[in-house]
Amino acid sequence: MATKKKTDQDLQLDKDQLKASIVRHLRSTLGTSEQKASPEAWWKATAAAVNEQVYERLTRTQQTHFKKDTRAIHYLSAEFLMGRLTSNNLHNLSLYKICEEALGELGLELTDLCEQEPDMALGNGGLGRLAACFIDSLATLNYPAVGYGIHYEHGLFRQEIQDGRQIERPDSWREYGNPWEICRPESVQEIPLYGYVETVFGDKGGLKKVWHAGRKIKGVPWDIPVVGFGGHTVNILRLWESRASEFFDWDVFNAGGYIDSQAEKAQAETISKVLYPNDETDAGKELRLIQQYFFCACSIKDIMRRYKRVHGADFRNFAAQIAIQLNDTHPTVAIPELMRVLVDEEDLHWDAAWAICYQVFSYTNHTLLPEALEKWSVSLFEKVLPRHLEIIYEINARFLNELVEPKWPGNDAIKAKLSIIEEGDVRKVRMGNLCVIGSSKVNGVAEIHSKLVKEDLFPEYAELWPEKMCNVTNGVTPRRWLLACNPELAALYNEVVGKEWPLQLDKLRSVTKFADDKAFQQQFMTIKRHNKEKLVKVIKAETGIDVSAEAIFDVQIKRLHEYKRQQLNLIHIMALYRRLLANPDYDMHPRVFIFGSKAAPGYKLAKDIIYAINKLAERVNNDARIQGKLKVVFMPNYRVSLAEKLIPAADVSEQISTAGYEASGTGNMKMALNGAITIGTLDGANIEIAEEAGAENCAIFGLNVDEVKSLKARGYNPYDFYYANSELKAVLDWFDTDYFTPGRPGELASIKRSLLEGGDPYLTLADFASYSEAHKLIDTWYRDPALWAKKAIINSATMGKFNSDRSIQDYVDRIWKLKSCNVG
Ligand code: OX2
Repeated sequence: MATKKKTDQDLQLDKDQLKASIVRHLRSTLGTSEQKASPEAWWKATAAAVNEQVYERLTRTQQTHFKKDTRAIHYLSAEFLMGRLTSNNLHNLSLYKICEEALGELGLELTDLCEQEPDMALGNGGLGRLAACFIDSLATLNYPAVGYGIHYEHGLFRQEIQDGRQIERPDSWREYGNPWEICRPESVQEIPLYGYVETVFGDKGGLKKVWHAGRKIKGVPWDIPVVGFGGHTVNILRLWESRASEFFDWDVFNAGGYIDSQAEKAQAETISKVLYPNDETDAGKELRLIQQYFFCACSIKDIMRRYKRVHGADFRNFAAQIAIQLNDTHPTVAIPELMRVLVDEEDLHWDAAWAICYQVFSYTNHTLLPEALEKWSVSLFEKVLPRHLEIIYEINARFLNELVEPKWPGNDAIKAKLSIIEEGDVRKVRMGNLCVIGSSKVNGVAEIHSKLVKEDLFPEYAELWPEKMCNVTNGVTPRRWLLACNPELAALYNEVVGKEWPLQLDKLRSVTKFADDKAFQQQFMTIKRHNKEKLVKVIKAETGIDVSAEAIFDVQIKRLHEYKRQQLNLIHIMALYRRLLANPDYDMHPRVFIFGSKAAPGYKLAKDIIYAINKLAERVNNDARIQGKLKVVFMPNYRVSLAEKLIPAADVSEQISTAGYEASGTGNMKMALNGAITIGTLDGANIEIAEEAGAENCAIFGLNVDEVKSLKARGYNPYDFYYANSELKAVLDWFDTDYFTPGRPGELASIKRSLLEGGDPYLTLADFASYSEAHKLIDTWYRDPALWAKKAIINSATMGKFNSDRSIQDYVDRIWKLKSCNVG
């Protein structure tokens, strides 16, 4: 008898079924009882019940994709900052309400259970979170897609604050097991490393290269199902874990290529141990290069295996079936790896292999900071990946001879600049150049950034390949960043514009017609107030600090970096404090400045800034003279789940990078979507946010990109600003005293030093006065509740462009050329 195929309708659970399933899993999967179960066990039982739904849909998706054999995108990223999955999966399966009720009948709160889940913090910041939003959107839009990354045992460090200082603790997100991941031993891969290359005679005559690996590493895949909104498509995020393999090559050992077998065994297991906590800087470690190669090689093998299952060794369809996106330069080595596999293992002619590679790969650039454009020493490459270095030399030679020489005959300077190899005392492989040369498309992540990529970073490449460079402005998933994190606002929007907005965020634009409506303003601001009241409790619980929801909540949440200019916020708060001390009646609405930020462990000045914020907070929060008008809160251990509490409660969104340095930003989009008003520079996506919301609804300040460039060209001298502005001078001089660190003068002096003797590379002092004026404007606006509500509403209602579904559709149209594939 033919079994009837289950439809989404058939799969949908009711409350009683879900309740029964949770209890069944509690007993049979978790091995406990309703009486004894811990909240953690309840959470895991709930996840197991939800997984019944997820797996059914996952299998259906995989069968459909296999049957239809459509082109798929493979998103290679060293980082995926997934956060928690429970509430997200429930929402995407339309089970949230049902689950809330089912658990309610069991005497449990769903929100409490969700708190049991550790964040999956397998990323540093914006780049990793973007990858997470993108795979959500890919599944939601029913595109065949696989995310590939590293199964780090320890994600980004947990931040503790002790006496104001950041302390890093290991993050153990899966110490007690994680219900959302599935180990797939049947798809284990073996990856070669080290060794030497031999030239031999091939079967077809001619010479052939054989890489004799010094050792091999086992890659074990863990799959995280990625549930699209609506639950039709469930794609996977496949993360590779490294293990030692039994492989041991005596020939290589005897040839001297195998030095310390014990150390190398330990290294195998170290490869996927930790995420590098350096945001936008190059760790410069052998281990990091190996991490990158490890996950790229495993992923390429996986892609090959699946392709060959259908097409065998006929690679004519490969480029039509496979698209690979390189999320920044971290996965660049996938390019020479695919060349190696096609040429050395599959015996393709170089030109045929290159034609395939070139069509398959595309590269997203996320930053212009020179320290973030990865370079590896040639000697390191030679040791770890000897065959890849040869391939890179070959790619480079052909590129320089066939493209650069004809275009700029005899121009050695241009050749040196465009070469993949940087000459000098230490010769280096430039991964950014390899990415551009080996990809059919290169995109930046916001209009201004893509323009700068084209004009400043890669101008000659843009001249060679004008059609290669493009823009895709970033976006965020409205499911996590509004529907799930701000349920009251989501409910209001459901009422006013209908329930389609989580898929079509543009629908919110019609809300602008209520921006002046008193009743709507009140509803909107009451929701903001509720979110602030919830945050007040979190702040108290996490830091012991009392704040009032009456105050303006002014939020800066992002990694700590000089270019993001937390120090500008800091010195402005100090200036406000001085004004209040000088005049306790200084006219300002009470303000709470809230920070959330991790500093890279080796970034001394960033850690000093965290310390200064905390010391300022101690002093300000306990100073009765200022009558609670100013509070400073540093929330420890900023992460996705904390962002979900901060963002709905923000009144003001601090986006204050030096113009030209923040490629896009995505927190700016999330906060505006939740009704915060941006105080920001004309940088990254702030520009597009101001375009959408209207410049009059944002507090824009500071130098723009051209002004930054010309001030730098003229020769910027921070002392000019220091001596010209007595308030600024007084604030900076405060750093030399012991006012904030009683008995320990000079503890904060490094900040002043960096802003004066250090040359203030990010023009903090140049933007101070205009930043201070913008804050005055914010204060005036806030004191007019109708005006504020109107601006907040307009901000939230006009963020439709920043839906990550729109970003994905742009990638599909401009780069990937995929067809959506209906499942079920
Ligand atoms: C970040 C960028 O700094 C940020 O501006 C952008 O929004 C985000 O990527 C997503 O595109 N590491 N993190 C980034 O770039 C790098 C490199």
